[in-house]
Amino acid sequence: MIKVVSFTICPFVQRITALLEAKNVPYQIEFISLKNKPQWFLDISPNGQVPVLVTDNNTALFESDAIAEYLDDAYPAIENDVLAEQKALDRAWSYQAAKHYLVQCSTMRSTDETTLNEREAKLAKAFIKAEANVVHPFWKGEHLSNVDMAWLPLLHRAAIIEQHSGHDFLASFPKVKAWQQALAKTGLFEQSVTTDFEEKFVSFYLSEETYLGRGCDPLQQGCAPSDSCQTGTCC
Ligand SMILES: N[C@@H](CCC(=O)N[C@@H](CS)C(=O)NCC(=O)O)C(=O)O
Repeated sequence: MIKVVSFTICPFVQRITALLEAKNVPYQIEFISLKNKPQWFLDISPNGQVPVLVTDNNTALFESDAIAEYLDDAYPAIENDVLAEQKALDRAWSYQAAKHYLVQCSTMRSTDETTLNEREAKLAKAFIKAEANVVHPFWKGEHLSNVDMAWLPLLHRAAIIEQHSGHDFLASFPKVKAWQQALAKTGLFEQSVTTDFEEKFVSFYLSEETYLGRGCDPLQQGCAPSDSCQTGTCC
């Protein structure tokens, strides 16, 4: 059986597990510590990063874009008969999402309002493009596609941040918001993560160290940031 080497709150991993769930491909998952990477992982992972997907032939694949494309080649696609041009467009839109995963991580880890605003402006560039291109209810309309799976980590995380802090990264993007809600209804947010994901995610991104974690929504008045913690660690 396929094995995914994972770190619980990694968005690159979630894109892959969402794809596997959407395709109904069975897989095992093995979690590692990124602070103390085991030697067996370093031996099979050229970039030292998760996700790594170990195939049925025991080949270790790395880089989430390559893994997603492998899953399309090796297993039935989420959508049938996608023409080459459309496939290239779908990949390009998926890359747009993945390019913003770490931007979202650092935005959520912002320790003060100015930093949050600066980073959120970079994150918004992704949502501006999505707002202009998303169909309804999913990226291309009625049916899920690979592009939905690539954007799912960004949209799931935005939903959790809104639920726990009141701060909505999608407040200015009504079409993306509707897309987020449609994706939430599929169940793939929860199916692509572990049962303790939300707890771990919230304790990392909405801790006392982060501006949003201290209950500081910049849209509200009178919320002074503490300068006690200046770490900017990302997943
Ligand atoms: N380009 C890689 C990025 C993966 C990545 O950044 N993974 C993070 C966790 S979210 C990681 O493994 N970080 C540990 C490290 O870089 O040492 C991919 O798409 O798979």
